[in-house]
Amino acid sequence: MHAWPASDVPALPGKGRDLRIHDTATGGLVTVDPGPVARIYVCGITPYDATHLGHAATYNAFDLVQRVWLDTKRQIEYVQNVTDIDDPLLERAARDGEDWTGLAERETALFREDMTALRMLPPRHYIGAVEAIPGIVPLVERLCDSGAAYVLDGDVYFSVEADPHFGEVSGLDAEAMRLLSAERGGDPERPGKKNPLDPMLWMAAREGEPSWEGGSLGPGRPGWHIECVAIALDHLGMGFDVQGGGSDLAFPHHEMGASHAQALTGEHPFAKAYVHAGMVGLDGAKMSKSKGNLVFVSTLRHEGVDPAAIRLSLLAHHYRADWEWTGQVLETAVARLARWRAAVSRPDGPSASGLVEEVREALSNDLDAPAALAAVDRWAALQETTGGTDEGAPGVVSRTVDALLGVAL
Ligand code: 5CA
Ligand code: ZN
Repeated sequence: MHAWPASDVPALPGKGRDLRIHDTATGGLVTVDPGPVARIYVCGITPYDATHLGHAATYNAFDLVQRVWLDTKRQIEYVQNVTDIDDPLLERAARDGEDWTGLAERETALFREDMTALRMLPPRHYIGAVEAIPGIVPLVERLCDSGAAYVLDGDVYFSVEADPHFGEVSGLDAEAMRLLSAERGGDPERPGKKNPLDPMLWMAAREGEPSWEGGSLGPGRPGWHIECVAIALDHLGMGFDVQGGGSDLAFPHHEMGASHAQALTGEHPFAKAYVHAGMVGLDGAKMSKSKGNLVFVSTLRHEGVDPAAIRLSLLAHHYRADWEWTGQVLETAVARLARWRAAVSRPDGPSASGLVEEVREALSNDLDAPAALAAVDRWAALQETTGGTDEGAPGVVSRTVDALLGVAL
């Protein structure tokens, strides 16, 4: 699949700082010290509805990770998937009497437009589940051969007992796992499973549903977790730097993915850091396609909201916090954008030499975007009140905000 166009990232004077970020598996801050090439996998959308502010907030977090790395002069190998075959997609297509492929293509195209408008850096490899199937089948066959998987009425399940590290990503107890598994695509109640938590690797073809050739597995379609594992192993290999997604992916998705990969390779860990963004809510509940309480990026854009203001709305919240979208959040961002634009539109201003370091320091400290915004606010306030005579300053501020926060002033 093709991704979306990249916006330029200006080079800043000096060199950025190494990223310290919260890792769900260890429960603390880790210094991610990638080699010259940083490797990151970010779970992509299931394209049955448009990009909402929750998605945008999560992708914003991982965009910041990359901007910090770029500032340390590293190259980035960035992979993202599109879950373009899964139950929710088929259910939505059936509900609307639409072809599921058309729905997936349309919503993926809209997602690309939204990401472009928000100036999110594109992945180098943007891979759909359907196109990954030929790589998924041999992995599932290998898991069957090694005894890490078993067949139940034609469906293939992964045995969580096959991974000695199972449970280490989310750190949850068995009861919490069972509840979340039922809530998030698992089938803990299905009789005949070795462990209620065991996730499906390959679903045998169902009447009236699309299916693909599965070699010795028979025709069917892939489970959700193995999709991301196959794509990540293919393009990044084991031990990549960051696996990212919203906090609702910690269990079961990232837990199961780590287990699949461990069982396949005998190596540990799958990712060096598992990084999770908080949930954005609306009217007291998590924004979700299934609940339908959504504010779409594309709706705001079509109403004439500047994408830079949408991005500033996201940046005003720490990525790990759960927060609520409100009209006030957007109003504050619109006002901030106007203040910043006015402040950089003069030929000179207060010195900005400390600002670059302040923004670097804030972001390298677990992506503290609100602290970065506060630093720029202080410079803009100084510009408004006393002004300054440093001729290059507005340009430096503008390039810093562009390079590190993805906002074009
Ligand atoms: N296709 C899978 C990942 S492989 C998936 O979870 N797709 S999704 O469309 O449901 O979500 C895409 C990303 O947005 C995930 O990282 C998810 O955790 C995140 N996300 C979904 N809802 C919210 C929300 N309300 N707030 C923040 N992030 C969210
Ligand atoms: Zn995923």
